[in-house]
Amino acid sequence: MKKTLGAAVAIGALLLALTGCAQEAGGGSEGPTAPEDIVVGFAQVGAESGWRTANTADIQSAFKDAGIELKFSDAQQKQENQIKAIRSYIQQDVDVIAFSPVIESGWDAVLNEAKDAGIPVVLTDRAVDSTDDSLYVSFLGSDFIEEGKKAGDWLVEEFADSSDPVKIIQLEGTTGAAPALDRAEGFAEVIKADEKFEVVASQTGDFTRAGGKQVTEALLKSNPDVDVIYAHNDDMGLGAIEAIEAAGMTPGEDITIITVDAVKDGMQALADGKINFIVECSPLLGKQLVDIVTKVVAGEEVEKRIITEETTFTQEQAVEALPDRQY
Ligand code: GYE
Repeated sequence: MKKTLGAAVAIGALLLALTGCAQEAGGGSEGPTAPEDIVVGFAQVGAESGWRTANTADIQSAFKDAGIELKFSDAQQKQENQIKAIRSYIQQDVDVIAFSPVIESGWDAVLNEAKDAGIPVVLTDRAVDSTDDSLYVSFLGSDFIEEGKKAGDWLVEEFADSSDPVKIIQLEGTTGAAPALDRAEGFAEVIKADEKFEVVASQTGDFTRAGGKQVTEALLKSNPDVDVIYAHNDDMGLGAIEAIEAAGMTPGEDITIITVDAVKDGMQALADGKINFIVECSPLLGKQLVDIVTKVVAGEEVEKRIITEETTFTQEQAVEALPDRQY
C-alpha cells in the first residue's frame, strides 16, 4: 500500500513537472518540451512571388514533419496586417513568433510587446532596421547585399570588353523591404567602379510579375535603347520579358536580363535564353526555422544571425540544374 502511494506521489510530481515545463515554454525557459506542446505563430509577407509560395510550402511542411503546431497568417504585403497578426499571436500566448517583415522599419513597438509578454521572436528571410537587437533571438535568411554584388560582378565581367555606355533599368522589390534596399546597394557598390554603367531608371515592381511587366512597359518607352534590366526577383524579370516581347524585342539578346531567386519559372527562362544570369536566393528555410524554434523553447542558445548558403546560375548551369530543382 505504502509502495503504491509513494509511486502515485512520484507520478503526480512528474506530471506536475511536465505540465510546468510546457507552460513555461512561452517564456523560453529551460526544460524539454515535446514538439506537440509547442505552438508557433508565423506572420508571412504574402504570396507575391514564386519564391514566397515555395517559402510558405517549405515552412508549413517542415513544421508538420516536426509535429509542431504552426499558426499561419498572410499579410498580403501590408505591414499593418502583419502587426495585427503578431498582436494576435501575443494574445494567444504562442511559444515563439516567427515573421518575415514586409518592410524594414517600424517594428519596435510590436516587438517590445512580444518581449514584454516573454515571447521570443525569430526573423526569417527579411531583416528589421531596429537598433535594439534584444527584440529578436535570431535572424535566419540570405545576405541580400552579397546577392546584389554577385549580380553586379557578373555584369561587369559580361561587359568587360566594351567601352560603350551600358544603360541599365533596375526593377526594385517592395519599397523599404530589406531585399530591395540591399540588392540595390550591393549592385550599386560594384558597378560604380566603372562609369560606363549607368542606371537610367529604377522603379518598384513590388516583387510581382504584373508589377515588373507594367514598370518595364512604361520604362521601355522612355528608354528604348536600354542594354540591361536588373530585376530584384525572378517574377519581375518574367514580367519584363513579357513587356520586352510585346515591344517587339528579344529578351536575353536585345536586352540582357539579370534576376535574383532562381525559382523554377526563372530557371526555365534562363535555360531558354530569355534571362542571362540568376543569383540564387533560397526559400527553403523551414528545417532551419524548426531547429531554431526547438532550441529556443528548450532554453538553448541560438545564433543571432544564420546566413543561407546560395549560388548563381548561368544559362548552361540552368539547363543542368533544372531537372532536380525543388521549387
Ligand atoms: O527574393 C522575392 C520575394 O524576401 C528574399 O521576397 C525574399 C524576396 C524574394 O517576394 O521573390
